[in-house]
Amino acid sequence: MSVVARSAHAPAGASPERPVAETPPVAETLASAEALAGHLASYEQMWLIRLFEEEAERQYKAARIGGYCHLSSGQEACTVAAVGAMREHDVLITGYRCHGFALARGVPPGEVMAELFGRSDGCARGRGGSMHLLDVERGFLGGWGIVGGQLPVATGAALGLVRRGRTAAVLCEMGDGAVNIGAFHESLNLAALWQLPIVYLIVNNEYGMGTSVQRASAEPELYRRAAAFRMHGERVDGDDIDAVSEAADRLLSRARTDRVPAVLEAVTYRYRGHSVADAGLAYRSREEIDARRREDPIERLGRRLIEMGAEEAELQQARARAQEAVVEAVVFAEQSPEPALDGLAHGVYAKGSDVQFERMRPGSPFGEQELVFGGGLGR
Ligand SMILES: Cc1ncc(C[n+]2csc(CCOP(=O)(O)OP(=O)(O)O)c2C)c(N)n1
Repeated sequence: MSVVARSAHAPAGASPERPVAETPPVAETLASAEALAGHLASYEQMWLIRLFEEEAERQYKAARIGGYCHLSSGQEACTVAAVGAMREHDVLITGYRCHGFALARGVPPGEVMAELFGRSDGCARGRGGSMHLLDVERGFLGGWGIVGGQLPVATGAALGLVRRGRTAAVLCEMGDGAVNIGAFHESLNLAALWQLPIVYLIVNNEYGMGTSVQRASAEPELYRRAAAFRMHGERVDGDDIDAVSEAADRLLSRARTDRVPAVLEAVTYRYRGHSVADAGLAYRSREEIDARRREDPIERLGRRLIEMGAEEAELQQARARAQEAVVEAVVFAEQSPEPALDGLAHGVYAKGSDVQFERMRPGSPFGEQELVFGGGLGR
């Protein structure tokens, strides 16, 4: 089933030439049909993310998902629109709230769910889990659990694109909490100095764990940080799919072709707590959450679609397809085997596996015995 149909917020191929004079009615009709189809695909993707994460929460509470699980409900518009502006050879790197980004980038929902389950058909072969989804073939270099940890890697990936002579850009997503990490400043400085093809997307959902942006950042208009590096920065309504799409497309295009790095701040809101384990009410009121829910970006896009001429039934069908994909994803994850024990060290260390596997034995998790008693590791 093709639930992850590319959104037409994804400009495929080169930018089409737009007529400057009068638009002939036929072209106008075609353009609006294309816009409608694109928005419908985005609507379906947003539902896929919302429903996928609601299911992930159920599975987490049923103890079928271990570790942490951070949901992005409420943030779907900026995820879908920003990823939709990427081209095939662009590279995506994100923080740990990454389920939606993986799905929007086209990682099959079954592989994302299998990863949450820690199964061998997961997109990171069951080794990453919720925070460390990965799909190198689709240009998704991962969710990163250390706040800001993705920034130097993303900046290096942008340098790699330049060195290889590629016409492609990096989209590096982070939360508002990451802008106060040292690596943010180091990375933006180098990106500006070396004119790297990268767009730093700050998903400002107003809170880093339980701390509001106002309490954490001396300059709460986070896009302004770019000015310190003489870099372009701008802020958009992250719940407006068209606003994010336009800005991300423009900034990624400039990064790709002219090597102009930029910061894009998308202001949005997360409905749920920081993770599934957080009720999310200790640092904000129920009234605040309810007010933001009334501005829901999926419903907002639904209303827009009706204005554009979509039928209510088309919206319902899109949601139903997303729901079906989530059900199939769970079945896929359930049927996927646990990773084999003897492959545990595979992909973890660069060389050799026997000695390294020794390190992981119970009672010697970091190789203490080998190191103390002259085993192979210290040499
Ligand atoms: C370097 C580092 N410090 C602290 C943490 C613990 N921590 C996990 S999430 C988080 C908040 C990050 O908030 P933000 O960047 O705004 O992302 P959001 O949760 O909003 O997506 C913190 C402090 C961490 N993972 N890494």
